[in-house]
Amino acid sequence: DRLKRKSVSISVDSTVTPAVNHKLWPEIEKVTMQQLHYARLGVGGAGGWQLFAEDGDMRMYRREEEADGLVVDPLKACHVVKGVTAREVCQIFFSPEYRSGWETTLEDMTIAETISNDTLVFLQTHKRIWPASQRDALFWSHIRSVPDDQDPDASDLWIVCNHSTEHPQYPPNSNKCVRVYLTVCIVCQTFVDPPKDPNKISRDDITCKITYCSVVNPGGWAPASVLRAVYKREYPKFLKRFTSFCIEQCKDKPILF
Ligand code: 6CM
Repeated sequence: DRLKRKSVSISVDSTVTPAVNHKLWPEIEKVTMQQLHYARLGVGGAGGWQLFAEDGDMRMYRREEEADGLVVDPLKACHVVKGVTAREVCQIFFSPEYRSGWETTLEDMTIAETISNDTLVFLQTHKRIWPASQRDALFWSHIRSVPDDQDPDASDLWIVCNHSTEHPQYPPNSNKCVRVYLTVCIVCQTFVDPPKDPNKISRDDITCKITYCSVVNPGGWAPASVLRAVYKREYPKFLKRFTSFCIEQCKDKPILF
């Protein structure tokens, strides 16, 4: 049984993922670790984060920023969800089979490349926002568990990082869509309260703390006021829908730590 458990943890251990042999690996490693660090920084102090949405335990912050006249407002959100683990939430965010169940802005999704079981390249087309052109996104997506160096006793810290990339088969602007450029991460940690023998833990004892960060460059003209209004409406909708989807998916399944 010990050996079996070991092999399960090896299959999700970044140091041995077959993705290390891919040409994108240095970038995947660097961006994922940067995003983890960035997600764990607070939203107080001189960061300039403004709270723009609040609902129960969910808080969403943004900073108004522009690049070449385009809105690129960074977004950071925190949420606390009961009854699910960090691994379950990250797995649902990463896995293509769940995406259409929670991603409300999605029109179509293709797996452009399977780098390994923890690293995929996605091509997605998103619903058009009037009066702008339709958008698509081509990005690698990587899931991993990471040791928590801020609290080595608390394990079970997971991240999914999505970052725009290029692919010769899917050049930008070839399908009437304008390509957006994104860096997104979701970082999750499980807490068990009260601390218990692992075999006796029920879903009522677990809480998942979620941090979601996103920066999207719209890639071409989109009116700033419309984009900001869409973000203000769509991001809270996404996080609420995504987290209730996770609870619904997991509730009758064995807990996956
Ligand atoms: O992070 C989110 N989703 C991930 C998986 O799909 C991934 C994708 C990010 C794409 C973000 C680009 C959105 C730009 C398209 C415009 C949206 C149009 C809305 C029109 C509705 C009528 O990281 C969640 C992303 C949530 C975005 C609100």
